[in-house]
Amino acid sequence: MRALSLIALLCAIAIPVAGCGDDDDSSTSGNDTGGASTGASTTKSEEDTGGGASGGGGETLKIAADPGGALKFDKSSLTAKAGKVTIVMDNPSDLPHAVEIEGKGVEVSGDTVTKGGVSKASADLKPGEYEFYCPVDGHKDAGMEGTLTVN
Ligand SMILES: [Cu+2]
Repeated sequence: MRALSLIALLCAIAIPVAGCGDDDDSSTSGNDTGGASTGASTTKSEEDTGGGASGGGGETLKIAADPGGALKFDKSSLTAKAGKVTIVMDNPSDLPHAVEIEGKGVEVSGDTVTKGGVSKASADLKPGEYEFYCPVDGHKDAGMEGTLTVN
């Protein structure tokens, strides 16, 4: 008897809660910088589905550090259209790495991340040649760098 009425009570609570499940207010967190994290897979309908290529007029370039721990990226040259460019680097290696974009007065670096982390650097770029590299000590000199061409 007790248990039964408890269940009834829980249902009575659960139904109205589930019924009003529109969290309009709580979705105002940090969506802005997330242009790169397309894999989010949650219900963000209007923004993402619109743009055919990549969200919000920016371009996202994906690279990865060498999984075996070599001091290099998996790409040595990248191309992007002028505008907002974001480089997203996966770090599957045991070493700390980051990604930095430099050139034409621009210098932005992402966080240094350890295994499993993602480092992102984004900047508004004009056409020209830039370089991207890992700013961790010695890594760039060892070959962890590449060319970013903006058209
Ligand atoms: Cu590095």
